[in-house]
Amino acid sequence: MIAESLEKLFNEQILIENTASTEYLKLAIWCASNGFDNAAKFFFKQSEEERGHMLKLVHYLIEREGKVVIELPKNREQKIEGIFDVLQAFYHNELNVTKSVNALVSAATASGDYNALQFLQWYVQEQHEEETQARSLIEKAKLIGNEGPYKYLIDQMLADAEGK
Ligand code: OFO
Repeated sequence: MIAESLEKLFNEQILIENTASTEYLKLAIWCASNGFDNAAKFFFKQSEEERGHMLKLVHYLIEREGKVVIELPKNREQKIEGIFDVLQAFYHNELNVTKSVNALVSAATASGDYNALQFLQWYVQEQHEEETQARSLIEKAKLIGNEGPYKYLIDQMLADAEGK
């Protein structure tokens, strides 16, 4: 059975992943409404992946006889005025997720819950990959710049990223 203090943090992480899923859905809708079809596809997929991350935590908590609490995603104010804002929002969201995953890992370590620690390694690795991807998309978008056919090129860049 999972400790109450960890159960609370797992539920917070469930909310964070649920919020990320909603945030990426909003980014996907913005992209789809502004002619970035490939970027939209990328963020629709990201949104589904985040839901998967949430469900993975939900199932784990049930297996550990924890109580799952589902709260509505936090509605953060995000001003999206262009594709660069979309990429920044993606990166900042992933940084936040990493912060909470790290806090969860620290708490699992402190309570000597090696089962939870092992389970959480997947999230540590996932955050490494997601942060790296988001940062690299921003760097590439900077190289493309915001003149000429940049919208097409950035959308193409996200088509390549989506295929990965
Ligand atoms: Fe689940 O937040 Fe990144 O991947």
